Amino acid sequence: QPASCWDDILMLDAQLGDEERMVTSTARDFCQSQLQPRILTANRDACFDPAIMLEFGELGLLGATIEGYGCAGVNYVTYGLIAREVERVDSGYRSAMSVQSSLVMHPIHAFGSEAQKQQYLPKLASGEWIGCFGLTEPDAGSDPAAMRTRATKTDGGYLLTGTKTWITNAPIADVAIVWAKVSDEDDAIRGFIVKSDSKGLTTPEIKHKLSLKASITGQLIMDGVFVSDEDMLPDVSGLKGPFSCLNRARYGIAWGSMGAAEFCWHAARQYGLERKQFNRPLAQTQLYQTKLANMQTEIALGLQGALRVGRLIDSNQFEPAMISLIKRNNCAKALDIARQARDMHGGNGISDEYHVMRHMLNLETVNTYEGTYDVHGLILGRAQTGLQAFF
Ligand code: TGC
Ligand code: FAD
Repeated sequence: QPASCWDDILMLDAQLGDEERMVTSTARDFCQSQLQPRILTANRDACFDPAIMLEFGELGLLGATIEGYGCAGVNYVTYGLIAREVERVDSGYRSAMSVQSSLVMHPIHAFGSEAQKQQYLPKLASGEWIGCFGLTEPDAGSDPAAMRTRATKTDGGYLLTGTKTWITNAPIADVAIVWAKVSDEDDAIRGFIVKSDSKGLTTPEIKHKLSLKASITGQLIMDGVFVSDEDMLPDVSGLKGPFSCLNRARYGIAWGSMGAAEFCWHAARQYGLERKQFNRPLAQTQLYQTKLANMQTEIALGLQGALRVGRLIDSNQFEPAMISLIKRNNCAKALDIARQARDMHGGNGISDEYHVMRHMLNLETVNTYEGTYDVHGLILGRAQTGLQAFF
């Protein structure tokens, strides 16, 4: 018989509080009963069903760390555990949840006026409104300081002009948080809440993706889009605005990527137990077991790292470099595990019905967005040497 703790060898579950365990269980039940049955078709059709946002909202999974405004007010460990459960099904679904929570609701909550919080947060929390986050541009990806999108002061507000690309949920979003350089403030970067029906805004979809197909991705093309003074985020200026949102989202990705990796590990184990070659289960060969051991090791350590950083965020002791460490490591390890699991499924591994190749393809994106593997390496390198190596 397998050891009873094979899938939680460092006893992560025992390190959780009652509420953390309860929310995890609710999220897992929802994801397995409501999302898992939909993912095959959604991925085949490259389709994101916006009703999923309402379902997330009903369970309190959107903006879950925010107190008030219709949000659940849980801690960051719980937020991470939710991301793990959602991404166990699909990275695209976790993207939808984390963009809304960390990249749209967090900046409104952290940097918005009370009127903005009252106006936007409850509808975003319920999933009635969908949000997106526009930082990346065609010529400014890893280096957002090079952005060209500009906000020019006009009567009662600003006119925004520029293009944001690779924006999760842009074509279906009701509101976009757009980061732009303000001409009248020495090109300081400011955040703006842009409504989707604004004149001059178009949001074309980026089609034919081979990764994250169950998530909708697009552009925000702005040609003199008027945003009123009331819709500028008043309490932050500079890149620390978008970066402090990214801290939260990257932290969630560190947990989420481990959820996808766990799915692939468990699938490979089960496949190896059932599939016989050379008159024995594949799982009874040394090579297969070594691969399973490597997966178990990286996942157990990756989850412990994510839990540790979650506890540090919850006690307000975190540094951004810690988040780079776990985002970078866990995404790369998850991608490697998914590739191994694909291989361990043999020819069946390329069938979408086994799900591992979908996870593998998704994790290519997850390893790239919110700062690539190498960019997080450079952030860690700078943090330990004090030397800037980006340029
Ligand atoms: P740098 O000089 O390092 O910093 C500029 C200002 O920002 C502050 N800062 C931070 N603040 C809070 N948290 C952090 N993690 C911070 N990192 C930096 C910094 O203190 C400074 O503040 P101040 O007051 O002195 O002005 O800026 P840099 O231009 O040298 O940045 C370099 C680098 C590489 C670290 C940065 O540009 C970077 O992280 N690049 C990666 C870009 C990225 O992650 N883009 C993500 C786009 S959003 C996305 O992918 C969403 S996917 C959604 C989904 O579907 O899940
Ligand atoms: P580049 O910056 O051009 O990098 C290309 C390669 O060069 C990478 O390997 C990188 O590591 C490397 N590189 C870059 N700089 C250096 C350096 N100094 N030294 C060594 N190597 C370097 N953005 C948003 O704002 N909002 C979103 O919602 C969003 N959603 C996304 C959804 C998807 C599906 C995808 C694919 C992307 C999304 N992004 C989003 C954009 C994402 O954050 C960027 O793709 C990412 O930051 C990398 O930027 P880039 O694609 O321009 O690559």
